[in-house]
Amino acid sequence: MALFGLFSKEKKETLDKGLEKTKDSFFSKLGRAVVGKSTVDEEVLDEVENVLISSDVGVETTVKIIRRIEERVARDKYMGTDELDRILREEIAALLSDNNTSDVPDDFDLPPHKKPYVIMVVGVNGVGKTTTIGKLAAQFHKRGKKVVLGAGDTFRAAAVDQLKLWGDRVGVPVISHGMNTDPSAVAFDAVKKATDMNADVVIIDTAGRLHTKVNLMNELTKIKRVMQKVTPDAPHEVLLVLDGSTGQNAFIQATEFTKATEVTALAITKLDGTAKGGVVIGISDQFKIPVKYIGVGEKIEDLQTFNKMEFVDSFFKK
Ligand SMILES: Nc1nc2c(ncn2[C@@H]2O[C@H](COP(=O)(O)OP(=O)(O)OP(=O)(O)O)[C@@H](O)[C@H]2O)c(=O)[nH]1
Ligand SMILES: [Mg+2]
Repeated sequence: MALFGLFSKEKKETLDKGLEKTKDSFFSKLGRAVVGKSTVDEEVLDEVENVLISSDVGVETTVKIIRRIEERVARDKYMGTDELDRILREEIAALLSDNNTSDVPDDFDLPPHKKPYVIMVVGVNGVGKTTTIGKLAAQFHKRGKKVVLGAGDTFRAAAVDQLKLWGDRVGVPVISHGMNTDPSAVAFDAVKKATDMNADVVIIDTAGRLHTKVNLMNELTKIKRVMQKVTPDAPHEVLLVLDGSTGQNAFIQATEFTKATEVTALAITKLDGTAKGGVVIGISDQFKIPVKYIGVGEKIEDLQTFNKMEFVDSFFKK
């Protein structure tokens, strides 16, 4: 369809632009790594390894990529450094497609037969949860879906207002009980309201910071339990938001959260304005949980569904 063809062109341009800093940094390091060298040898591979690690791809994924290239060099005997970009691109693409988590829809589609589809958004403070919820609401709303938001971050003064602002902007209702109220009661009411309204999707915001990490995890468990009183299989999606600009910290948070609570999808935000976009490659290689969304800017349309091959394409497009 022409309409979606157009959208996907815009999507590519936004992605290309959002990854600019990452790409500039990566390719200038890579260029320095091979300067004066015509063959991909041990020494060049050591340099490439450093480039990948310093680009936040993560040690585990870097080792896998280097191993793949070594195998190729052993097979092909000679490999010129002018082929390095292409080889890296092919091996990273192959590596990511090996991790079979690709059940991410191309567009902001909602799965059928789950109505309202309940999304609970979790993550530490400041990573972009509320913003991501606003952007998601806008995308669903734009596609004619009925959306309800739940202001479940009752811990921080401005959190409820921030979500309400998004609700107004997008034109969707926000269920809120104000600050310092019980977040699970908010979640219950939001899911109830969505059910009564015959809404398509309800998105629940949660606090990123409580007095302790244990408190936070207990609270998330309680919110889930309480919303299950309305919809037994809720939440259908627990979306963990990670701040891509924190690089290795995003890995650590993903590890900690997935250990402590059930997470079904990941969103990696703030990829614009950082050189650490390589983190997406590492996270989508190392976690069995799919990266579903990426944030590449502050505007409403700067949240995208994540497509591994599109990402690799954009990453290697100069
Ligand atoms: N550049 C850029 N900024 C982003 C993106 N996503 C979120 N932000 C910004 O990150 C900041 C924090 O976002 P919030 O949505 O408030 O984060 P939060 O996780 O809800 O934070 P708490 O409610 O404090 O836990 C805001 O200034 C957002 O505009 C992104 O993809 N790109
Ligand atoms: Mg918030």
